Amino acid sequence: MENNIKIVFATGNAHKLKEINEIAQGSGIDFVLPSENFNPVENGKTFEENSYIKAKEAAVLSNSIALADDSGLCVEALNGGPGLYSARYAPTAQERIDKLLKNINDSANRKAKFVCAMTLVDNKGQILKQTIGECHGKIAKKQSGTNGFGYDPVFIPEGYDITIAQMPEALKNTISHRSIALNKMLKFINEFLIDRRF
Ligand code: ITT
Repeated sequence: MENNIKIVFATGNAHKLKEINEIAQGSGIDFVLPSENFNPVENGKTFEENSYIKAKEAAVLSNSIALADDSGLCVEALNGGPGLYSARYAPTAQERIDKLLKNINDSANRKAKFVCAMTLVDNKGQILKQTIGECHGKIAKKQSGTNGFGYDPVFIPEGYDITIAQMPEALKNTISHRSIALNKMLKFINEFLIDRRF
């Protein structure tokens, strides 16, 4: 909305931005993409480090506060993989799903979790807050559904018998790793930053 505070969301992934804005609806904040020359080198060793690298680059480019999300799917039978490398596991989204199902094969242990680390930085790239969200579940035997993005067609969250890609996106946004991390972040932004009228 017009009077909403605008915060740069440091991503090149349009699905993430859409989810973030849906989760943040009613918070008084609109998240907007960074400038076109945003091209961070994600060489951190943790989700937290990579989210910091992205947030800092966007903040310095735009000379404004910025938020970033680094996320991934950690599968127990794959020793926590693809984890940090979820986006780079194979060239396309479909090939990444195919590779995951092939590698997990008929393993009895299908436990997995989505993890999302968020970092909010000021215009100089100093960390204001980091949050984390996890969504636990299991890997389906085959892919189903077309909603969401990434590994959603093969991830069945705890308490459900359908994949995230079979759920309405509004439901995903109440249980996802991203919504847990973002809701903690919105609480921080409201309590500290809006009070200080940054
Ligand atoms: P940015 O770095 O530009 O934000 P990205 O897609 O490269 O976009 P990440 O490096 O954080 O993002 O990688 C996250 C990958 O993990 C993402 O591409 C998906 O493959 C997977 N992933 C993360 N969140 C997901 C979700 O909610 N549903 C399905 N897959 C997800």
